[in-house]
Amino acid sequence: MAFTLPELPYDKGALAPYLSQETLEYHHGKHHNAYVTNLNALVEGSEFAGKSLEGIILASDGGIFNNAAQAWNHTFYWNGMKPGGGGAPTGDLAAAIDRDFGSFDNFKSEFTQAGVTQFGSGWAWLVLEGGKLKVTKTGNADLRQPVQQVALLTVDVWEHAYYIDYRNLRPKYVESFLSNLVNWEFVADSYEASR
Ligand code: MN3
Repeated sequence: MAFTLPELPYDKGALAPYLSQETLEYHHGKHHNAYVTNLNALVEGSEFAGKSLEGIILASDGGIFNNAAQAWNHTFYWNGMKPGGGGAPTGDLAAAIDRDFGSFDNFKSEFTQAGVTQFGSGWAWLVLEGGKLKVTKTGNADLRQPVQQVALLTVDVWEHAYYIDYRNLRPKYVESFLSNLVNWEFVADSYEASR
């Protein structure tokens, strides 16, 4: 069965002014949609036809991997944001961030640093590895590299994610993502499910 573009979990204008409706129209409606469309075309008639998205990511390389991973990464990115998001996590997740980063502020600077220093296109991540929270970054389509890492949060730092709203100011975009957009309930649910 062909993959379909998942609906956004909010209206396209709901993340404004931090991410504009125009950004979501292009990023979800054009970029994310193209990964799904390309993946369907590449998988049709191949050994990957009928496989799950996760199954394809783990077993493929080249164009099929790139499009499958980007389809997965974008859905995960959308789910990690919400209107009125940002602020700070609570409960067990907040305690784990304090334990593994020293403080929430330290986590924020480490995550921002990862997003800002990813050269070219890619992603910054909060992951859980061996019971410990870590910040990491990946290039292009790559996701949590070793499969032992469970993704909890990601920010897309490809230029198409922020150029309409922030032009070349990637640090401002990542700061805005953390301060105004992160859906910490989603992150906490992923954390609880993977402990
Ligand atoms: Mn993108």
